[in-house]
Amino acid sequence: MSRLVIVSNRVTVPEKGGAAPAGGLAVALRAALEERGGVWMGWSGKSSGVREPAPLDIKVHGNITYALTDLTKTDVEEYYHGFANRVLWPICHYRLDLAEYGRKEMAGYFRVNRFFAQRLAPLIEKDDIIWVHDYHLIPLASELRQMGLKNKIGFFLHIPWPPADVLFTMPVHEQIMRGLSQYDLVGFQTVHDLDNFGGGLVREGIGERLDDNKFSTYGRTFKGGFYSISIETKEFAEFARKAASNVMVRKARQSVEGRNLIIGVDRLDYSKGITQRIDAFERFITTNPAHQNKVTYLQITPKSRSEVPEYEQMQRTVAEQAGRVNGAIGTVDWVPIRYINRSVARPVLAGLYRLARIGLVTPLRDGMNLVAKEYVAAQDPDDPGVLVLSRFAGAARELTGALLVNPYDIEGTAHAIARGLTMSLEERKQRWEKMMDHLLKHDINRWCDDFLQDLARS
Ligand code: GDG
Repeated sequence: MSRLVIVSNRVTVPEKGGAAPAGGLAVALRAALEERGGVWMGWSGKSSGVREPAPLDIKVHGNITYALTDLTKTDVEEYYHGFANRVLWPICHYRLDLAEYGRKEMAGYFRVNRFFAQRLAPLIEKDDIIWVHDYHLIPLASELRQMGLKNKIGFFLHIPWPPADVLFTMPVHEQIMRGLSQYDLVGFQTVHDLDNFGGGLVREGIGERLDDNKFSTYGRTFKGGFYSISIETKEFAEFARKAASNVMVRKARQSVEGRNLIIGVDRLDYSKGITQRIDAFERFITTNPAHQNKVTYLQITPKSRSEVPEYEQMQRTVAEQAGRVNGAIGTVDWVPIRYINRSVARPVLAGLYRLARIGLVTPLRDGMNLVAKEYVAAQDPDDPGVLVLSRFAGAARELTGALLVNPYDIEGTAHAIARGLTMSLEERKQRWEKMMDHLLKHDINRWCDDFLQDLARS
């Protein structure tokens, strides 16, 4: 079997007692690589004033060899905070209003991709399969090809791919499309994203869509596909079962005794629809007074990308909003919203999912959303909770037993919360079993195998 070399922007080496990563890509890739082994190359998270020609920092951990590189402060500013998170992220989440184009940042993005290629190339052996992840590294294959690499190179996008009308507002869209054409396989989360990609290509006259999801453009033919990322379903279910006896989870259970728990878990990000969700919860309480004092909504929201102004602003907005709602609808013996603005340990998270009668997952736009899948896997089969899920999450295409909502429709989401809390055990079981069956068949290993098989065949 060929050696697998994974490349992603940020790589965190697991440390004993260290905080678990609160990000879907890190969680999923670690699970996939632990199973099959390989090399994982990326940014260490460290930055310095000047570029030091230090060798890659190599760390071996179980089956995985980590190869880490530092970046300069300017690199991080331009490539990561600048172009990746202030242009590509908002554009791919349909937020044209938040995209900030700057020539310096765009140049930094392409420069750092070249730097990644220069660092990666010496590691690569003839038969290695290279698998590049996410929007930070779209031009990487093109740089590697220019250096003469002939290996199979695949790309997987973890976030949505927007339609042409949105994508083509970005000044360098042509280079981005050209960058994708240099891969052998380009994978998206859903068929919808793949169609947006193909549709844009054809509509703008950049290329052709051939049979079997092949695309021909910029003098190359490559394959596209959709591969819905998932979780270690069986292991996570077992993990959650055991987590029920975790001390923190037991304390949480005691503290919500006699009340239903609703849980929301998201990185602090405007794409996750947290403010709309709090509005929906408030609406649910004010329109369903019988539930007053009978329900607790726990929102766990670790900080992310605080260096980007929109995220810093959002941190204040959510904290103020949760405080305002608690002030407006809380009582002397009831705090309706518990808002935690930091990461919680993974076993605690799993136990809390299992404790919650409703998993409230309402992003405005999401590539997939692993929280939705973790919530389902964590449920007690004899008394499962209800997943309330945004129709704009990639996961909505698979988790058809959820109560699907439009997160912009506050009343609709409030109504779904009420429906979830009063749903019969029989209906809850029926809905949950359908989703769990699906997740057991479509777990993280299936995702990884499907992608790598298609890449090998491409
Ligand atoms: C991107 C795409 C796609 C969250 N809070 C804590 C915590 N987490 C973990 C969750 C989950 C992960 O982080 C979040 O994954 P999501 O998929 O929900 O979202 P993104 O971070 O936006 O991920 C997304 C994903 O990539 C994979 O392709 O699904 O669409 O946006 O695993 O459990 N973990 C711990 N404490 C927390 O407080 N331990």
